[in-house]
Amino acid sequence: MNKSIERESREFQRLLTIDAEPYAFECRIPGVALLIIDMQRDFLEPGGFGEMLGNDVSQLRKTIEPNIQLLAAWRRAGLPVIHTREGHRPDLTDLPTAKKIRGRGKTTIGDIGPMGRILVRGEAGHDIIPELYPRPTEPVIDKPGKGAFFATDLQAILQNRGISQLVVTGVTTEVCVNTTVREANDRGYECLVPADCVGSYFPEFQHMGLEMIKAQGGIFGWVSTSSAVLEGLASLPPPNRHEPKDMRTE
Ligand code: C5J
Repeated sequence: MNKSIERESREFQRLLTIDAEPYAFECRIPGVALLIIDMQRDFLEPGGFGEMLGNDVSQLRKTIEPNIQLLAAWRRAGLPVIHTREGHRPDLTDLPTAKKIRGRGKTTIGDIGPMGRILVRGEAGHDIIPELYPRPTEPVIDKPGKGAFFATDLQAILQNRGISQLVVTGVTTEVCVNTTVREANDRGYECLVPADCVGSYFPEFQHMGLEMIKAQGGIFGWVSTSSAVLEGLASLPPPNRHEPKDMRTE
């Protein structure tokens, strides 16, 4: 058990039981953060890079409304929210050649796409969709890889805030969400994934991506729904201002 988990599990103020598979998730308030993965315009919006590649963005857009509801409830509860974006420096010095040429497409990362340079920080398509836009007090992790821990300061932020559990949402289920949950699990974090808040362009990957997380007694996490998490949050007594001052979201 890492130091922050040890400290946090001694100090949690309230235990929230959330209905989940393979068994209930015991949420230790306030040591739990909502981690929203890559809800970026290029992945989700019609006319973006994802659609340009022939993907059906409606599969991802289904997750927007449940994420709006969850984010609003999470903010009301005063619990920490962290967002991620997949992308690269404008000079592409953090883009491995293997990633640049993967897929053998005519247009790849760093080239001009329908919403600016593809997956480049500062470009319109790289930004988070307006419906889930981060508040200035919510950390945004810019990640060059699929996992949110690789080459980022996410681990430091979580440790400094005494966070040992994550509710992970976003896109895509089988790529960045799965990679992040696996990375988190290996670092000792407990992860809950609300199924309707994560999305894949491919229904079969959505299904199997979730199955893999909860298989074998929850081999690297728990799977639930946004309504189960909302139900849990609703049982918190008001006022629920749990988070440290510098992560407040009002
Ligand atoms: C992908 C992601 N699929 N956010 N990124 O390249 O899952």
